[in-house]
Amino acid sequence: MTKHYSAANQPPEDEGEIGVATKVKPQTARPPLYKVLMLNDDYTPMEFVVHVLQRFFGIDEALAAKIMMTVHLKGVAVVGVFTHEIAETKVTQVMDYAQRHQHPLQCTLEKE
Ligand code: TYC
Repeated sequence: MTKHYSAANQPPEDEGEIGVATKVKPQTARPPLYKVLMLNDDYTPMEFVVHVLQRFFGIDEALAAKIMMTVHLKGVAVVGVFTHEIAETKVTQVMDYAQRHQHPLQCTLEKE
């Protein structure tokens, strides 16, 4: 006779039944994450970069100034980590804003 089990009537954990041992992995799916990178250039004013970091990434002025200086000195810095859609949106917002102000500031995303 076949045994039927409902949600309320679970099979016993181990009662000597024959079969392949399996373990159900609790699936807590995390989305892939993307770093948003700010790139250095020779022309964008430092104050503009600090303003962009505050405006689009919600970073306070002191930290924004530190990140800007890291980009200025090292060439690139991570400004945040987001899902793909949010990272793409941030990049687009920054690039549009820089272009509207005629600055060559570049921002990109990279899979973590
Ligand atoms: N290097 C620029 C300057 O000297 C400042 C700058 C910093 C530009 C960070 C872009 O992402 C950047 N005016």
